[in-house]
Amino acid sequence: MNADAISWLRLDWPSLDQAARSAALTRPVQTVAASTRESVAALLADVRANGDAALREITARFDGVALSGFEVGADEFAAAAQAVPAGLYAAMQQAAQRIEAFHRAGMAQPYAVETAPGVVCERMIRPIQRVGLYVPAGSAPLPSTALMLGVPARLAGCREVVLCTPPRKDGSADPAVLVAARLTGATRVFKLGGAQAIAAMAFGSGSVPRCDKIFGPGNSYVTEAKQQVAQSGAAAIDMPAGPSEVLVIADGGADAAFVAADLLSQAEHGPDSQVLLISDDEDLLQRVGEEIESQLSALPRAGIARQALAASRLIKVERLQDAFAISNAYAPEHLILALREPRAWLDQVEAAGSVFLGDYTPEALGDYCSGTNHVLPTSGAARAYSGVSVSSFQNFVSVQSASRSGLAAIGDCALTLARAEGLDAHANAVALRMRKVAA
Ligand code: HSO
Ligand code: ZN
Repeated sequence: MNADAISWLRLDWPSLDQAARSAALTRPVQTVAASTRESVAALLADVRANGDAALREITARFDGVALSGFEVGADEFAAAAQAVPAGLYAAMQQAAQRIEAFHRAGMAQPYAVETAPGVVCERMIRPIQRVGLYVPAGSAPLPSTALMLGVPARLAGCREVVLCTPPRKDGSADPAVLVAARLTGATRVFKLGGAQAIAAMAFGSGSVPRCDKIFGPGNSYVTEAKQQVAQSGAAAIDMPAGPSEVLVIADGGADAAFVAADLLSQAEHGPDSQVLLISDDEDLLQRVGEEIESQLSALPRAGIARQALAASRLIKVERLQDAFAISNAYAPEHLILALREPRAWLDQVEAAGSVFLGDYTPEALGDYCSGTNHVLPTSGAARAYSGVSVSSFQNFVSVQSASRSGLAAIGDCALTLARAEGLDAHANAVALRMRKVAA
């Protein structure tokens, strides 16, 4: 092994005690530094009080560019359409179509049930009126994220879809992000990044309209800003987001080069990404380790990937069954089953953002164009949260209607419960009507 060989942890699961096991599954960044929390709070307060003026000052300070206005206009959209190569445009179009096909099929339907004779309960679906999408462009602009958020927003029928993405040093936005935004029909696009973009969408800023719900991934400042605006009640958010993760469960028949490539594809996202490999086959773990070393040297983002790999683990288990117990406890954002009979194991999966079956389904397909969403719960949130879908952009409103006979049929039930709770006004609201119906 060479001098900068990866210092990652090889773990033999059966020989670990409880404490060592839970340490092995601890994410690298679990807590937000107090300094991050405070600087985000100050920034939010500034944008809330001073609107666009604050945004101009903060953008000059953090993005190093003096913008008088933030909204992308017709000229910049036209230039972006020219700048994006035809092949990339076609790929984005195809991806958008598959994302639409998958998300459309999963759309919830309104329904009605007669719960008693003369009592009908319904659920209707309404789009969230104004939504804000954040598309990061930190170390790499992510037009695919614009598709993943914009397509379901359009399917939901949101009236206004605001998209924010950081400006580049020359004051323009990434052309591919703009083209992706246009493809999805986003209504207004602003060149704003970081916590200030979240603030603008949560509070409104003069030029940026206030949004009801804010979506999308971002760095620790963006994530903290989303959490703070959600806590204060200014705007709802899609989910608590954190660094990317993948967990691969592989058997002895897996292709070590494929597995290594999948692990590296998540590791290159950021130094705080985490990748885990679990196998019942010692030889496979060994070969994947070697493959990673050899593939890594050819990657432009090797530095980032190497940092991520330092917090990553190769875990040897006795039986594949044990790998699923570990995975369910960890609740990974992405779970790859590099197994001979992947579908037969699917029942074992209890918590994961998105699952990839077999040797020919790399996570990268889901990241871009299989049709599933890539905005997924991280940091173990998959235990209780789901990835973005059309429902994320909708409100579900219940409706009920009782006829006179319906009221008569269930009135006593309500009266009994109201009296048990000591709420006489509730009881009266029912009793008054029951008397009238009886008369
Ligand atoms: N794997 C990322 C999504 C993404 N990958 C965007 C490439 N572009 C989510 O964890
Ligand atoms: Zn990715």
